[in-house]
Amino acid sequence: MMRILCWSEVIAAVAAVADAASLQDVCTPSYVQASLPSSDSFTGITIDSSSVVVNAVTASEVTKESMYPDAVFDYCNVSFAYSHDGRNDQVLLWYWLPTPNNFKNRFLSTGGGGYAINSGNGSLPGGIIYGAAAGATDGGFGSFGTNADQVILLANGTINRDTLYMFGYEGIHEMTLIGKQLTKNFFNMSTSKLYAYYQGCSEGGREGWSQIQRFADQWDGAVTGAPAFRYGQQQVQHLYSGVVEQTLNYFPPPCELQKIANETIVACDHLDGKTDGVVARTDLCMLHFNINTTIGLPYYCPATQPGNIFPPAPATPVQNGTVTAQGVAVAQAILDGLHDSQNRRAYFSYQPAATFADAQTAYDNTTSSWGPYISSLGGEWVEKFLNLQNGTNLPSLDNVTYDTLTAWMIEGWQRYEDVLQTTWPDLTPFQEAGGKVIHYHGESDNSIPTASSVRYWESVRRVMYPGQTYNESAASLNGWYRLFLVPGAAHCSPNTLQPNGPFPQTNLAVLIEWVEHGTVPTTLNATYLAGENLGQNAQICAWPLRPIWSNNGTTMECQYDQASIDTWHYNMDAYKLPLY
Ligand SMILES: *[C@@H]1O[C@H](CO)[C@@H](O)[C@H](O)[C@H]1NC(C)=O
Ligand SMILES: *[C@@H]1O[C@H](CO)[C@@H](O)[C@H](O)[C@H]1NC(C)=O
Ligand SMILES: *[C@@H]1O[C@H](CO)[C@@H](O)[C@H](O)[C@H]1NC(C)=O
Ligand SMILES: *[C@@H]1O[C@H](CO)[C@@H](O)[C@H](O)[C@H]1NC(C)=O
Ligand SMILES: *[C@@H]1O[C@H](CO)[C@@H](O)[C@H](O)[C@H]1NC(C)=O
Ligand SMILES: *[C@@H]1O[C@H](CO)[C@@H](O)[C@H](O)[C@H]1NC(C)=O
Ligand SMILES: *[C@@H]1O[C@H](CO)[C@@H](O)[C@H](O)[C@H]1NC(C)=O
Ligand SMILES: *[C@@H]1O[C@H](CO)[C@@H](O)[C@H](O)[C@H]1NC(C)=O
Ligand SMILES: *[C@@H]1O[C@H](CO)[C@@H](O)[C@H](O)[C@H]1NC(C)=O
Ligand SMILES: *[C@@H]1O[C@H](CO)[C@@H](O)[C@H](O)[C@H]1NC(C)=O
Ligand SMILES: *[C@@H]1O[C@H](CO)[C@@H](O)[C@H](O)[C@H]1NC(C)=O
Ligand SMILES: *[C@@H]1O[C@H](CO)[C@@H](O)[C@H](O)[C@H]1NC(C)=O
Ligand SMILES: [Ca+2]
Repeated sequence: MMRILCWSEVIAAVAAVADAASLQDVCTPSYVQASLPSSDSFTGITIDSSSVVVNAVTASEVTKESMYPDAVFDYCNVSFAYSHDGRNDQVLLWYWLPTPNNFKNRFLSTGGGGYAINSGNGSLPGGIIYGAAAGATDGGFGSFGTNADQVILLANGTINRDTLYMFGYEGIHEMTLIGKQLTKNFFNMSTSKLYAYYQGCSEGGREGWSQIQRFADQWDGAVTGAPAFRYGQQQVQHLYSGVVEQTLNYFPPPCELQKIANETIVACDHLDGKTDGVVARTDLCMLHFNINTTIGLPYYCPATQPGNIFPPAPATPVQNGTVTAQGVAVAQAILDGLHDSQNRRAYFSYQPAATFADAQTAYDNTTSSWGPYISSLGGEWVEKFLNLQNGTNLPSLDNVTYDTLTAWMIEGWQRYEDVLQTTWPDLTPFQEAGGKVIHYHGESDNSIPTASSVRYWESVRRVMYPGQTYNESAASLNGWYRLFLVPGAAHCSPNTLQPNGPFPQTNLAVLIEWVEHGTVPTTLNATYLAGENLGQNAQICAWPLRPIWSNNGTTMECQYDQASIDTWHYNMDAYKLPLY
């Protein structure tokens, strides 16, 4: 039976029909110019409306991505520039806006990786797919392809503080403020709520935290993967493996360390109750596996060319040998993490079963021997950000000791504490504004120690819930900020060495369900993106619970295991100050 509509409903229905504009109707320079935030919206920022460039893109396709599912979509491709009053600069913004009939009142901020503040067109689809307008910034570095490290120095000895702070947190903040207002105007949202989200991994994970820690109600929720935070320590950590080799005066052929990592996977696989080539419990591996047992095992690797891989690696000849006691000593020292000369801990390391990516050595044809190779990930940081020299790496590690590394960690921490360190542990304003966080980290990450994420979650727990027991405070924190360690996963990606591990490809969908419908992700939805169970679903346990399988690997339980939890907690006694 038909109900008779009252007048206000008729008007609303007519308005809704009138609002159903096509992409071509609204994806024009004049419409976008009219949708820009008004000139008095943000003090200190002037948008250049003449810089607007717009085009409609149809049938754009994404496949085989780790951070979002396959999709085909249309969008309005918008870019324009703004400047900071009094600074005489230019910052480029890039937004993708969904077609009006696919828009779901959402905005997504995106970030970068390494020293990049954006991911090119790589992260924006993750918003469009879920009906969100999505934004990226160039940070004012010159172009969307220019990274912060390329422009961080004005001259040797002179840092560019505008670049530093734009990279640290200002750039993503301004892109978000402007993007949210543009989105509201573009879609004629007068009163309805615009849900704002973030998604990023690695440096993108740090960029997410840089905002959560400062801007309480900017986002309703954020997905932060393997964040590159505790920056002063994290960047120097990349040099630790090389200094171990120098200190022990043994430069292992890369194949030897690869063999040790492979054997660790083989030995620790079953400890999680499921023999699938995935080490889902690196904590049990740490407790029960002795890498000395790999001494004497034969290894072989074919020659390789210097490839376009990350991190960069030199060419290697054929390697054929057996694992040595010296090789194992290097691996063990790397796993133990940095201690100063008084044996006080300054940092932790990658989990067992991760590869030894920072421990790359270089083959010297003239002497037919292996020698030092300096990780540019760590070397560039010290050269550019600590020494303020315009180089891409340290020229040598001569005289660099464990104490030097510790001193560099302290120097970077102190100098950049307010901009790059990004471990402020009191998130009360964000929590009180109703914000939610999904934080994840590959348990076999070889670039940012998995323990780094655990340490931050534990710091927030301790700082925010001081009067509660461990279980009470963990439950309190899990009410709005949950951490998931992804079995077998590498740095912000699945792991070719543990292909049967799952990856959380639908994080933004899960976050949206949590924010908009109150569905708490008790476990994190994930998918097998390779291997024997390709395409099937998996669930990932929330910290501090750990996965354990029974019934020959068919039933997963998320268990509380004190001995395992304890392996993730470190006493950083090289420092007098708390290291969050
Ligand atoms: C917003 O409203 C204007 C004026 O009614 C209309 O021309 C435009 O198509 C609307 N935009 C969208 C995205 O519906
Ligand atoms: C989107 O806009 C940017 C900036 O104007 C441009 O470089 C890019 O080619 C456009 N993308 C497509 C798919 O048209
Ligand atoms: C991103 O840019 C690359 C290089 O221009 C292009 O091949 C790819 O199709 C683009 N992806 C999307 C989703 O636009
Ligand atoms: C630093 O070196 C790079 C590459 O050699 C060069 O492009 C850049 O202009 C230099 N910057 C300064 C401030 O000297
Ligand atoms: C390690 O395992 C991978 C994957 O199974 C294999 O490709 C590689 O050759 C192994 N490396 C060594 C040194 O055995
Ligand atoms: C491994 O071997 C070294 C050298 O023999 C020894 O010092 C060390 O204690 C051994 N580690 C374990 C866990 O057995
Ligand atoms: C040195 O060894 C590498 C790796 O085997 C090889 O690619 C390169 O051509 C060699 N260079 C010389 C000068 O022999
Ligand atoms: C590795 O070296 C051993 C001993 O010299 C030899 O028996 C074996 O065939 C070599 N393996 C390969 C793959 O070259
Ligand atoms: C700046 O420092 C780099 C690295 O030490 C050096 O190569 C370059 O020559 C220096 N530039 C000037 C202008 O001194
Ligand atoms: C390392 O220390 C030695 C001895 O003090 C000194 O001669 C040498 O110049 C130093 N090397 C570097 C690169 O500082
Ligand atoms: C969970 O992942 C499965 C694939 O493993 C996917 O089909 C489903 O849509 C995801 N759930 C959410 C909420 O995104
Ligand atoms: C246990 O699972 C493995 C791998 O799925 C299978 O090969 C094996 O037959 C199973 N064993 C039993 C006793 O069911
Ligand atoms: Ca396993």
